[in-house]
Amino acid sequence: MSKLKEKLASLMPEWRARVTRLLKEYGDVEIDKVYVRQFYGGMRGLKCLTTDISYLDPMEGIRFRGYTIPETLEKLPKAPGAEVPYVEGHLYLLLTGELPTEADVQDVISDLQKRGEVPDYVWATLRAMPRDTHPMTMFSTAVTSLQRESEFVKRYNAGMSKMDYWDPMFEDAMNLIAKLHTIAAYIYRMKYKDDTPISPDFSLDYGKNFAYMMGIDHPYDELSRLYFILHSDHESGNVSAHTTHLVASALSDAYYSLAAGLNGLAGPLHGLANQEVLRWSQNLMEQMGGKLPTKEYLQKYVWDTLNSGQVIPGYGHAVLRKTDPRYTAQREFALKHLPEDELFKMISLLYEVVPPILQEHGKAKNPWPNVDAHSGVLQWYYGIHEYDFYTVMFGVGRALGVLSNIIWDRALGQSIERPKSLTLEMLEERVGIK
Ligand code: HAX
Repeated sequence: MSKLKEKLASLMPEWRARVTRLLKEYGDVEIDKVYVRQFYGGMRGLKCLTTDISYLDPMEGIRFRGYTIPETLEKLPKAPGAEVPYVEGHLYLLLTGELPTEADVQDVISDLQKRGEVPDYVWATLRAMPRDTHPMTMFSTAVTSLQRESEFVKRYNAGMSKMDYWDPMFEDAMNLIAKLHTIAAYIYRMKYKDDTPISPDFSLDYGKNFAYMMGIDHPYDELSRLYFILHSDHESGNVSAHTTHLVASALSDAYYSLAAGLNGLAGPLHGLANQEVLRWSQNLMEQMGGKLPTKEYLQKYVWDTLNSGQVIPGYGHAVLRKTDPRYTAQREFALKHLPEDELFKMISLLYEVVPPILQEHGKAKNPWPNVDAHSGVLQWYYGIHEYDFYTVMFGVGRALGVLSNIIWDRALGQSIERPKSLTLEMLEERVGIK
């Protein structure tokens, strides 16, 4: 058994006892009311999910296991001379709630390396798809195709106690995480780099190996680590996390569950927003012949977008009410590595121009940028101009959080999801219209 799995097994009895006590002694305590607006408003703000992996405060932003983004980046172990921590250490933190030692990180690195070989049929599946298929479709299909490897299914069919569900869920999650960066890089190089995939180097850590397989030099390895860590989790109500949790609640395995979550991430109001930001920004750069627009021109462009009934991609959020600290972390990376880049200057100018316009426009509750407003420019700078691909990298990072969540879902015995629906007529009756 890996040390990480041993650690998880040692943590579970206490957590299980806490949940059992809470449900037994306080199961009927009311936490929140449900408002009519939430029935049609995407259940916004409804408190009916639980996770201990991360918590999103509207004003402060995400905390991973209690640590803010600056704290996470500062406290997690780093490779000698590196500026961004190991992705593997972040996974340890998400799963256990504890900061790993250097030895803990090395243990996770070698565990993932051993699980990293991708079966050939996955490549054959990807190659059978038309080459102009969206890379998110390819990514999610590759994950679904791997489902035949599921340990959970094998153990479930053999007869397994509920208490043990988390164990094969852990195996599936780790086996998947170990392969996702390789699959992502393969899709990229097959689709966009004249079909020249680069085999993984299993002596490298996750971020470095991804950069290697993408064929991009340092400091892209640092950016990859940052990108995967920042995108890993955003508590459990967002579409990708909730979908993964929902599908897993039917005891579907990690492959089915993650693929479903990725399909949700592929929506333009969620993870696909990062490609929309680049498409929208590049359109303007093209109009300007590659030059930075004036502030006035940019203001007009933003208003034109709003007046044509479209959203400003990368701005607004369902929970956040301030600049997303994931945006800030990426901005700091840009200020260090690409301060003179024209596109970065334009992203910075948008940060000045968009919030006051959204405030004046008066609809968006949060006029500030989210994570997706900044991720594309960094990828663009290091040569990834195929912005369709950005959400795939988001998916690699998001897998760390959502898979950690479904391991704990099984450990703590979370039930199959089944909220109750009412008809419009019933709602009208309840409020006294009928
Ligand atoms: N531009 C223009 N209008 C916006 C807006 C924006 N960036 N953000 C919100 N609004 C509008 C909404 O469309 C809504 O209009 P209607 O009343 O006509 O429906 C109104 O303002 C109120 O919306 P809200 O309550 O502030 O926001 P929601 O919780 O409904 O939606 C979204 C949150 C993130 C989907 C929204 O802000 C949006 O569409 N943003 C642009 C797309 C984007 O950046 N998505 C990525 C979000 C982060 C993420 O999940 N990454 O994966």
